[in-house]
Amino acid sequence: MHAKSMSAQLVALLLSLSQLLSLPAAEAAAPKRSAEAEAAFVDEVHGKYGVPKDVLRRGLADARYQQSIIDAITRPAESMPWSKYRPIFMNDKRIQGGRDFLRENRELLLSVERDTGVPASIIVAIIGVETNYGSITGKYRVLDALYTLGFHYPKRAEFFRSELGHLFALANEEHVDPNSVMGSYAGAMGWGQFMPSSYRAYAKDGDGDGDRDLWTSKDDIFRSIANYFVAHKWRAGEPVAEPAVRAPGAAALNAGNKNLKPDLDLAKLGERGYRPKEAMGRDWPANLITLEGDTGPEYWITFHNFYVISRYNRSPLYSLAVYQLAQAIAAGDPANGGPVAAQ
Ligand SMILES: [Ca+2]
Repeated sequence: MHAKSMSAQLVALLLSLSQLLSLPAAEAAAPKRSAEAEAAFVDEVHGKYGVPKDVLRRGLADARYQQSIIDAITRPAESMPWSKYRPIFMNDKRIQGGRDFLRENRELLLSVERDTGVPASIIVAIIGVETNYGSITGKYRVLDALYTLGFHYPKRAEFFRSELGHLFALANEEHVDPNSVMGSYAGAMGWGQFMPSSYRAYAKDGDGDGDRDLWTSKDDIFRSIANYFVAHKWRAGEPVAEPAVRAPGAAALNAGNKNLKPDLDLAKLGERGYRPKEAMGRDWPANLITLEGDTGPEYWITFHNFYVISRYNRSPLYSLAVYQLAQAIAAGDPANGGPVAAQ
């Protein structure tokens, strides 16, 4: 979630391949460690979470800088135009994979949907976008990823250093070994790619065995993803996003898609020249995003639940890809009427 995702991992894979061609130079670039910054980190994490200082010092000493992590985060897939981003996920293989996944896990997914109100199709789409249905959960040590970004990527150091603190706290609390746990280049873990802070806050022990296992327990994985949506106030039965029509001469709205909150509503959008392609029967709080489609700008009216998806990953491209994949998965479900579509 957040800074990771399957597409990001594809980019990371390409980068690591290119790195094979220039390995010595790339690896020679490891920057100096700052004893001062590391000591401050140890004090802070010990104070916040009670992790013993010697454990923290050993953990940091074991962390390795990886240039490929810096390279990967500076080229995220979310900077692509929608016309290039969409087909990474909205293709026959990914859609069929989601339908198969739904069929194979139907009973469990439907029980989670019944308990939480989060559609099975949304849970499957998240897993499909994040890790291609659990098949690519990351090839970096989470410790290395969070150390590299927390101490050697000033732009987002504060965030990743905080996540590194959460990783040590998590290791202190449950069966997650920071020396071996693997994840994305941004330190996201498991089928749903939870960052350590999200793992601590939202992961669920769905099968009741006493562990929150986001790698091998489907019960834990599905319930944890659903719980993330519940915690961010998913509203069962409400719309997510609808294609919009722009009236000739209507002024641009929400430049850069900076605001995904539904601060307007359908009536206000209508006054400004944007309406849903298909009438919705009632008003809803809404906003508008504009994407670069295959044949020009694409307008989408987005609702509260779109904002909730964007809490998983702030990108509007990500959020719309998850929604469209969920719809495609649900539409192909032989028992449709069974798992509800995403609205
Ligand atoms: Ca469990």
